[in-house]
Amino acid sequence: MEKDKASPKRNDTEKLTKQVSFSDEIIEIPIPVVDQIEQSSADITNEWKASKKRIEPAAAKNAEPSSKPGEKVQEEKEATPSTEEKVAQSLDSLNAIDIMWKKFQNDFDKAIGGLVGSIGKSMGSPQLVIEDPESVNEQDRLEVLNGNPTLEQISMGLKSGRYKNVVVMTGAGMSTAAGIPDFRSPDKGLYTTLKKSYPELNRPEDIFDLSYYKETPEPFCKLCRELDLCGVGNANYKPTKAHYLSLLLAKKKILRRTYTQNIDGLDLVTGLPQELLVEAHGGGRSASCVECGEAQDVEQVRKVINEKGIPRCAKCSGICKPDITFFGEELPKRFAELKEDDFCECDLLIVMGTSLQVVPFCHLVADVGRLIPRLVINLSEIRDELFLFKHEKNYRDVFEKSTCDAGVQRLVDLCGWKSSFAKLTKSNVEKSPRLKRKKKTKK
Ligand code: CNA
Repeated sequence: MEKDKASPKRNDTEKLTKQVSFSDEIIEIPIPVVDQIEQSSADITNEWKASKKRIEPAAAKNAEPSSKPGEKVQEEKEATPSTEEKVAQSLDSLNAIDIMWKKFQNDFDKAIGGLVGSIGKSMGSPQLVIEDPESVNEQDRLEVLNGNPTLEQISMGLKSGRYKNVVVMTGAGMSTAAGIPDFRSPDKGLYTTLKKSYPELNRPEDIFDLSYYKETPEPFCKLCRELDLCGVGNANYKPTKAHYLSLLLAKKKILRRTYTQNIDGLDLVTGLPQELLVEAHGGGRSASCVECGEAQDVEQVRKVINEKGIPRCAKCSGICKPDITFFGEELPKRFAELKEDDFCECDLLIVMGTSLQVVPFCHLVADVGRLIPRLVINLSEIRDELFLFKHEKNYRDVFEKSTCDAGVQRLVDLCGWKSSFAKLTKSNVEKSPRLKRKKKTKK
């Protein structure tokens, strides 16, 4: 498949929400315009560097490396670009400047709009560039999923080896079948139940709010205990069938990366190699002091929490917590470091069990190329503006309205991977390090 040249398109809105982390809606947190502008200029500098890099290797490519020292002068002469090449390079540079300037204007507009957005929070304004399928050439559109965006078409691509860089994005709906509640499901979601079980919270989100935690750590510590969020693995819950899709794709060497918003540690319990996972909202495998930042012994923190205590820093006595990203905290560096390349290279995007309400995570779906198919498996419908499901010219988005487990099973069956998948899920049951450790201590 020809790579989409016009994209991936960077989603400028992401910058507006950089500081939003384990959170609900971005617009709940007002971000000063000045931050936006600073961020924009930093991005422009990066974009400038990147475009320079894009131009430089192209010029360097023309210079064949010489094996003989005497040929150095000759080689340099050959490497000197011709007039046409110089003109082409200048045009490239002008193009890059033009793109950057437009990007700056866009960012600036959005920075201003960000404030308006925060005021108009209840309107839930999406701040996304709405995709227009007609801006993609019809022939190109047809080639994406043969003009028939269905699970069958995606499975045919998987089966035939067409996709080699699959990116998976997941959310709390992945783990509800394991017994861990999500946030927004109407009856069982934490946003509903937290009100009852933690009456001391002013609002459910407080439980993941850093400043609230510093004052009142007990509710989070209790939740941490109940869901076993601190420490390696998860002793109380097992991965669901859907969690194993990433492992299956990894075994087939076509998983580029899985990006999860989840903090329950279940992805790695499947045996998925750590380097293939990005925990976008952090996780409980490490812990640190919220005051001085000192890394802590996570098992010690877990022990204290399980004994109903409040973990304290060995160095400064400040309060500690697992490295789950709270409101008011930056997302893990790994997220920023990997997402650019991963979403550029992605040739199939699979999104599962998420309402895609949390920014910047949800905007990643717009970071894959325009000719890249996107499959969403979710129980409830997802924000229309993120996908083309309801567009008459939808050529690339497939919505499988089902549980993650059922959707994954259907996909795997269509691919003809039923037995290898079954083996994987069976043989990996109880692979959790914590489960093993628990067994050992019982003996
Ligand atoms: P969310 O906003 O609660 O959305 C969950 C989505 O999953 C909803 O659209 C549901 O309809 C859907 N859903 C629920 N059960 C299933 C199922 N069995 N199969 C398919 N779909 C289902 O949660 P998001 O993940 O979108 O929001 C991101 C937040 C939630 C992140 O910050 C997470 O860290 C946070 N969270 C994580 C966990 C966890 O780690 N397991 C639990 C609760 C919340």
